[in-house]
Amino acid sequence: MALTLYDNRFSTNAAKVRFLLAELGQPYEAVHVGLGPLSPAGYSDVHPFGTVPALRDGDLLLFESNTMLRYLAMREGRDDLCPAAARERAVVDQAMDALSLSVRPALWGLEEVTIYAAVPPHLGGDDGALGDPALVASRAAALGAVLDGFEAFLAPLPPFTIADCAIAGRLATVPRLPLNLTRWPHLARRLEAAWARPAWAAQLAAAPADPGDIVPA
Ligand SMILES: N[C@@H](CCC(=O)N[C@@H](CS)C(=O)NCC(=O)O)C(=O)O
Repeated sequence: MALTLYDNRFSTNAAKVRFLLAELGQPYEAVHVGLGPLSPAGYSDVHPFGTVPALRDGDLLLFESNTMLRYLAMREGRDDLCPAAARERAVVDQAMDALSLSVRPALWGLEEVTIYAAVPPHLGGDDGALGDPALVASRAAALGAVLDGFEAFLAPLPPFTIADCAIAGRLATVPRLPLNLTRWPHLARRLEAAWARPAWAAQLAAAPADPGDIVPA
């Protein structure tokens, strides 16, 4: 059955799903959706929060990127990517949960005062903070403290799973941020390995064209 991904090339949450779709060699239709106030009229009929991504598989609609990763891997019977055994699965889920619940807020805190600082507040940015070095330093320190802890979540992970799709996708902005990854060896190794995979380049190429959106997230 055909899959549809409601997608935006600036969306790091969509990149997580594109990465896995490319790993699986799974064909799908990509539908570009503007972010936030740029989303098209009627998109709330697809996604109850109006955010990106959403995934349609026949009459099944999914709204959370981590759920999409689990679903797509399980749909293809890929226990190597989404382990069936409870203990192995727990470490994968734990890393994905920590990424969304702890890393993402701290990461956004730094993104919004650096790479997205020129985006106006009504579109999700914080242009008032542009160029405030003390704020950037404190947000970088806050993210650094979270990443110090995140290392322990990464240590027990298998070589490549859906957790890596999530981590590589959501942290795709890291090379543009004032962070030195050498402080987090597990994270640096995983990101380097994930971003070197052919499926990572394939997902970048598969991102839908952007007819003028300016809001990354
Ligand atoms: N928990 C959701 C978060 C989705 C999300 O926040 N998406 C961003 C793009 S990465 C978005 O649509 N932002 C626009 C908005 O919040 O209106 C997921 O993981 O799928």
